[in-house]
Formats: sequence, structure tokens, C-alpha cells
Amino acid sequence: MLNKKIVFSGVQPSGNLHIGNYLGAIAQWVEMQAKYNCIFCVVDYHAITIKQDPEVLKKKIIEVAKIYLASGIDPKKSIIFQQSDISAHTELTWILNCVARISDLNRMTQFKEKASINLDSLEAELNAMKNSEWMKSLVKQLSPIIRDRYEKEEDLIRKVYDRCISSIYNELEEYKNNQENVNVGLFDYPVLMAADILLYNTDAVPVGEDQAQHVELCRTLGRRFNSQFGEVFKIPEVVIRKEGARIMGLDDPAKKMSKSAESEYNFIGLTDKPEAAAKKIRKAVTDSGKEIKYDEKTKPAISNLLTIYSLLVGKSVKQLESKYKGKGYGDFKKDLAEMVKKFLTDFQARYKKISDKEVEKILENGAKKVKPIADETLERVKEKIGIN
Ligand code: AQP
Repeated sequence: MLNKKIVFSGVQPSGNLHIGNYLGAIAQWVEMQAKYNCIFCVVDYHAITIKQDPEVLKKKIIEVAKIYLASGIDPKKSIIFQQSDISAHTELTWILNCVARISDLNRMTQFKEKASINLDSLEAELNAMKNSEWMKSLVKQLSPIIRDRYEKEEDLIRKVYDRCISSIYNELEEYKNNQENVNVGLFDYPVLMAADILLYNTDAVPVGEDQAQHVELCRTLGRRFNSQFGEVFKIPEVVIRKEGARIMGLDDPAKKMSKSAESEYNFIGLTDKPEAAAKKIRKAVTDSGKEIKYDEKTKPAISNLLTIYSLLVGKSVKQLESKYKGKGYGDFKKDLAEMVKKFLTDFQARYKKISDKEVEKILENGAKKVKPIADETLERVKEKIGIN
């Protein structure tokens, strides 16, 4: 047991956990229990980066732990605990804040998305502008002396464009950081995530694709700390499933399935009524054509549904493609709706058997087990930085 590598991961108790969270992260954790020493955290401090109702948050913490258990996380094999029970998480976050740079955090795409300015689409528009007549005429008006420094007009256009872009981006960053609805916690939460992971000498962090960048930041901060103060942290690897790492929204296969999606038709909640969930599958958008074929580029919606189907029933996408050869989207979605209904019915039956008291006890025991590990790492960190 002691020789096994350590796995750490967590989910925020915010919104409704969906099959994206389950297939992308939790189902992978269940499999990893056999080979690793696993620590699974209910990351409640992450949840408060978005405004939460305190009463609802309390219930959600229990709900997420129950979802872990109903999914197959076994408290005899793995540790489950609540982040805020271990104060070392926030203490280490502060220390890592003094190692992290604003530029590290400015690169985090999830913050950009959550802060609701889509820099990618803006960049596409600015790119289109680069080739516009307007840009060309601007260049023509520049003094010949500047023009002469460039062999080709395109080089000058690129230079002007790059300057414009970087100043627009700087303005945007400033605007974004000053938005009233964006709190410092939302910006800083990848540092808290780094602290969560580094405290436990973690070897592997199984997450969905959207979290890969944050794990990379954790690695950067761990390495930077080690090189500035001396070796303390183990540098963890990110583990991402080949299939299911990015389950897309049922109403929009261009965006990931998300708890905070505006429409409930975006996701299948793990606590959704099975019949309501089946309806969501039947209403899911499809692509043009009628063939059931996996092709992310030309058939993003059907590819997403095929991935969900494949992971839920344990059949390969190839097997499903041949099963539905000659059949249409209607038949396919009808069957998938039944599969989802069955999955949720079984899942929720297990969920309902778990009492709040049982969960509270498991979280309490979990905290007792992880506290010495976290405290020991924090002590070593404090010693290195000279405050112990
Ligand atoms: N659509 C997804 N497909 C695969 N994996 C996913 N995860 C999230 N969405 C998908 C993975 O679920 C784990 C827990 O996520 P989280 O609670 O940290 O929240 P999140 O990553 O911010 O994504 P959510 O759940 O959709 O919430 P919002 O709406 O707030 O963005 C992580 O391992 C995550 O990768």
C-alpha cells in the first residue's frame, strides 16, 4: 500500500454535477483505486469563487461526497475529505501566491472564459481585420521612411497589426481585471488548486481536459519553488482519459458540457430525474446528414453522443457505429436515452442509500488521515522560506 503512487483530484460543490464530470474525471478515479493510493477532495473553497448560497453550499458538499461514493469510490481504499477542513490548503496557497506571477494566471483560459470575454473569437475578428482594405490603406498612409524599412508591404502590415493587437489585448486585460463581477479568488483559484495537489506528494492528477492547463501551472509553481528555495515538492503528472476527457454540451457541441451552462439542455445532471434526462438526449442537437459516424470535425454532435454512449455501456465507438449502420439519428438517440435513463436509475438508487450522517463520518475520517501529510509538507515549506 505504502509503495503505491499517490493520486489526488477533486470536484467543486457548485451547480449540478453532470455526466461530463463523471465520465471525464470520477469514472477514471474509480478505476485508479486498484493501483494507487487515492485522495479525493470536495474542493469547497474553489466553489466560493462564484457566489454561493451558504445553505445550498452546505448541502452540495454532502451531495458531491455522496456522488463520489455512488460512483464507486470506496472509503476503505481511498480517502475522501473536505478541503476547508485542512487549513494547510489556504496557507500554502498564500505562499505559492508569492511564487506565482500575474502573467502565469493571465494565461489561464478557464479564467478568460469565466470572466466572460472570449479572447479567441476576438482574435479571429482581429485576424480578419489584418487582411482588410482598411489596414492596407492605413499602411499606405504611413510615411515612406517607415515603409522603406520593410522590404515587403506585408511585413509592415504585420508589424502594425501586432502592435495594435498587443495594445488592444493590454487594454482588455485591464478591463477584464477591473470587472465588478470578477473576484480575486476566481483569478487565483489555479494557485489554490496547485496547493491542493502539492500538499500530498501527488504523483498523478486525473482530470478532464479543461483542467490540464491548471495542472501544468501546478507543475510550474512546484518546480519554481523547488529551484528558488530547495527541493520540497514532488512534480505531478496530469492524467487525461483518451475518450471522455471533454464531453460537449448537448445543446452546443462546440462548447464543453458545463455545470454553469445557461440552459439545462446543455447537460445531463447526475441527480436529474431519469426520464427528464432521457428527454434531454432525445432533444440533443444533431449534425447534418444521417449516418452514425464518429468524426469530430464534420459530426461533432453525433461524435459527442457516441462517446457518451460508448463510455456508459463499455462498448467501443467502432462497435456502436456498426450496430447503427443503416439506422438514423432517431433510433440512435432513442437507445442512448434509454441507456442514460438506466444509468441514472441505478446510480441514484445507490446514491439514495447513503445517509448524510455516513458521509459526515467519512469526511471527518478523511480529514484525520490527510491532516498529518498536509501539515508535514507545509512545515517543510515554511522551513525553506525561513518562517518556521
Ligand atoms: N465537459 C466535461 N468533460 C469532461 N470532464 C469534465 N470536467 C468538467 N467538465 C467536463 C471535469 O470534471 C472535474 C470537476 O470539475 P470542476 O468541479 O472542477 O469544475 P470545472 O472543471 O470548472 O467544470 P464544470 O463542472 O463544468 O463547472 P463549470 O461550469 O463551473 O466550468 C474536473 O476534472 C474537470 O476537468
